[in-house]
Amino acid sequence: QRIVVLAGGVGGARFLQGLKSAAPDADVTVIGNTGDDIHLFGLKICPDLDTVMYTLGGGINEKQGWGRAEESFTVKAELADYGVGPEWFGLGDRDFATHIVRTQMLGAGYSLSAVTEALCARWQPGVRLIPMTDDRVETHVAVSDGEGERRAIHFQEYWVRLRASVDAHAVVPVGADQAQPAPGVLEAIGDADVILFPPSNPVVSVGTILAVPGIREAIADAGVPVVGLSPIVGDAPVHGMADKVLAAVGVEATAAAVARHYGSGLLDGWLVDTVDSAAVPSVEEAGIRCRAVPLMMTDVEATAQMAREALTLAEEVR
Ligand code: GDP
Ligand code: FO1
Ligand code: CA
Repeated sequence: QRIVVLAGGVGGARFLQGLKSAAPDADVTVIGNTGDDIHLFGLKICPDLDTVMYTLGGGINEKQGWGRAEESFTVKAELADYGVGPEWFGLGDRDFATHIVRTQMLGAGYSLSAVTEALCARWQPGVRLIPMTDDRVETHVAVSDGEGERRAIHFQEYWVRLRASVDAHAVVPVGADQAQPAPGVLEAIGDADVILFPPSNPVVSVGTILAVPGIREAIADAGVPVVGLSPIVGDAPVHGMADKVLAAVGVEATAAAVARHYGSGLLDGWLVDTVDSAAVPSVEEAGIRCRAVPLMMTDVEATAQMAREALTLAEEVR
């Protein structure tokens, strides 16, 4: 079975762990979000690709969900002693090595998808991980500064430095409209037996991937079941501040509103958590088959069960 998954960082990566356990023989292609990417210290950092790679490759800081296990921060401290920041982004020594290899290969002319493949040769994530595009896309967030003036800041500054503590007026995947899907992306979608949206952020993870021209259309036209799992449980994100970026695109932070936001043109099936079972009829009225099942990724077995439910729903809508 060929499964395509559009993944962000922590939510996507944890779901993929469960999917691999539930369907060990499946051929899984992951289309990764690169809108969170940022250049710091002359290095190219791809947080969501790395989160998927480290999680599936056994190198992740499990508790935190991103970054390396057994990490140290000597380089960051030395940079700070030179007065070189930003101090708000926690890059560890082990993680730095990944960014150095990536930046060196990009400088030598390799594409991001080729570099990602090379990094994965070490980590053996057990899936094919492809960035959504080899072109530069950066999500920016429009906020009001102290004087009431609007300005755009990088998504990482909004998320990590500001902790989404101010309202977002708009979320813009800068460069997406000019970007092309990376080699293999449209082919994987066209060859898929099922397409899954894990419980990733609908705006800055899945939404950014869908903003690359051709990807949304390829999914809608694939003619195979497309099933998503809600990242919103009990009218709030399970982790993080997804409600802030949903508000920026005019979507309520509810499992049903996120399903309607994707729409029946894209989604055939949607899983909500059992606490949101009252939302099932309204999702079905929107033309999307819906089931309420436990959606908390507390451990790999619970997550594997979520993946099984998603694959079962896919068979029901096929
Ligand atoms: P990020 O790039 O690290 O922010 O990760 P993703 O975009 O892949 O996923 C983030 C989303 O995962 C958040 O909106 C969370 O609400 C959601 N999430 C995290 N843990 C769980 C969980 O156990 N269950 C569900 N249903 N969603 C979760
Ligand atoms: N998230 C944080 O909240 N604080 C950090 O200092 C931080 C550093 C970091 C370094 C490398 C990396 O791959 C991810 C990192 N993240 C950090 C997570 C990540 O930037 C964001 O949580 C996601 O991009 C949000 O979707
Ligand atoms: Ca992310």
